[in-house]
Amino acid sequence: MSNNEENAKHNELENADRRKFFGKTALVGAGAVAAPMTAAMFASMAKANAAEAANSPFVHPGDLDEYYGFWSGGHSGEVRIMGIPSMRELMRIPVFNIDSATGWGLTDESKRIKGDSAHLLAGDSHHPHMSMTDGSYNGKYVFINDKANSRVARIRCDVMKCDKMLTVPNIQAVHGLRVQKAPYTKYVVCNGEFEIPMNNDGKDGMEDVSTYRSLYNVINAETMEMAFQVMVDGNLDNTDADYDGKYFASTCYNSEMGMNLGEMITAERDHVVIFSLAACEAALKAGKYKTYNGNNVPVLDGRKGSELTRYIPVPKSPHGLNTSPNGEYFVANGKLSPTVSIISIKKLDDLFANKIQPRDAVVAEPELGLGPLHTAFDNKGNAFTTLFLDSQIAKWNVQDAIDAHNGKKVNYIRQKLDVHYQPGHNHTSQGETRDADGKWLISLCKFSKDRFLPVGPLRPENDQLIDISGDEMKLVHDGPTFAEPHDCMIVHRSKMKPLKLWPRTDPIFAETIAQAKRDGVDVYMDNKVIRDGKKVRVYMTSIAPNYGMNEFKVKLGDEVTVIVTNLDQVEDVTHGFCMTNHGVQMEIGPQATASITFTANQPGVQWYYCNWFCHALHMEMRGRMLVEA
Ligand code: CUK
Ligand code: CUA
Repeated sequence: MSNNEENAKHNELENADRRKFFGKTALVGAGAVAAPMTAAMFASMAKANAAEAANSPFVHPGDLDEYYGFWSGGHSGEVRIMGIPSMRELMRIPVFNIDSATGWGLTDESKRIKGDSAHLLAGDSHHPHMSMTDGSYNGKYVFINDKANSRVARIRCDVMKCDKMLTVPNIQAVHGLRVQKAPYTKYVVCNGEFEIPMNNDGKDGMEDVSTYRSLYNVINAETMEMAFQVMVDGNLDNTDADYDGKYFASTCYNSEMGMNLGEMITAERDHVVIFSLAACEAALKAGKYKTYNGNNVPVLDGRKGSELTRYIPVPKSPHGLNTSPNGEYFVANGKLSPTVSIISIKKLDDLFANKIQPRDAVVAEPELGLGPLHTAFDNKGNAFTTLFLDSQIAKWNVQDAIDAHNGKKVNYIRQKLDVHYQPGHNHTSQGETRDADGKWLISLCKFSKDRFLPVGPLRPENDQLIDISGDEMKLVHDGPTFAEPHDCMIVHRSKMKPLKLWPRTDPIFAETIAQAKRDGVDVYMDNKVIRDGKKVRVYMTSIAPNYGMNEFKVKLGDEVTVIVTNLDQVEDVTHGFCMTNHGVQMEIGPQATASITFTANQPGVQWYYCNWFCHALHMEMRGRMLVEA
């Protein structure tokens, strides 16, 4: 069986099991049905089911989606998990934002993870991408950039929480982000978009822009530390990797190094920068780098003429950069040009050996329509490109486009589908991996205009689901979303192994438990108040519907840390801790330990309560803190 057949089988079995269960509950209510089903009714139901079997977006109540979708939350700073094809929002993962439900950004654990940027309350997430092994998703991590504060974060897919965050030095605005696809995700790569003076110390004023540079950033995926950076000519926009672990490619929209819009779009051509990973690693090993801005991150010189890079001229201001799942092509999307540039990855060895000229690597430049931004792929050699200005998706055949470029009379455009409205990214099911399966396409539309009930001047965006399993693209679902899913990725559920309970040894709260040990506290047994000068640590357990401690006393002005351990072993029983009038809220998942620190600045009795529904007596799950004046 192929992977896909296996997956389909697996889903069938799982859904059959679940239906059996739901079937029984349905029987209980059957007596209440007034009119018996007619043969015609059965026939029409059977017909509907047969039609659905092809590629149905309808997921029956109680049935599970076939795919997980990871959506960036744009300037909301979060990442969302969607079920595909139902387009049901399954979860939100706060990352660069603050979240009062889970306490992300408020708890001690999340502040430790956010590290040097824990004081920042906002972010702008664009590009979620999952770690891979041999060009397939491995279900381990999702990486996401923060354009607003030049950060990259990692989400652990077993618990679906952010576990690492890095502020990238020497740059401003991390934009395009991808992972090394093969042999495995050793590196996460991302673009520094805004060019800045090197060094950026304010000494040279704003007049001279000759020292302005953009850097390509290579991050160790496991440690989430900087591996190295590569200085380039021009700025950088989007990026992707090949399937051989050899090359990365990035688009550049401001090769002029202009400082305003007029200056940025004067040149007829910008470029795609190709990075040779082997050449970069060799330069790093040989110590051929400099450091800037007083930090010790190695910066390699990949400007024009360097052995680390090649610059391929393409029509001006390209945007998206996408690798075809057969590993053969990088596609740079024209944005201001109605074309995309197809770069043959096979020819890159010759390009680096100076056997061919940069433009020789471009094997076609098909015209698709106005405002091509991003391209996705199926498993049949077709590509789907968003046309921002035309509000369409163009389906085109890659080989036909290359043949047409070579003079053959073929129409490479297969179809143009109206989407609503102004699409940015699009994404096919598993389309950025070897396992592209040609089933679903998502169009992330920047505007919804008239597609939903009006909700005031601020409207939602519109994420559209398109069935691409047949010859024709079919729009099957509109999904309103909040600001602003730039990008998404879709992974088959068979690749994912999320946990049901927290491991007691989880690294996310290991430091909290280590502190408890230093205090002589066993967080799974003890309910204790430890005083440490002006600092007070309050350890308590929780089992629905009780905290292990119903009252404790502190003194006015104390710095209080409340550490709660959830002893419930039951899946889906999460407790909360909220100290009223203190802005203190957090989630404590089953078997997890979580802590939050605040100043006891109000004398008197202060109630704390559980703010995650957990039990019929959830309202009663509360206790008192006395703050002595
Ligand atoms: S970017 Cu938003 S539409 Cu940040 Cu990938 Cu192209
Ligand atoms: Cu515990 Cu609600």
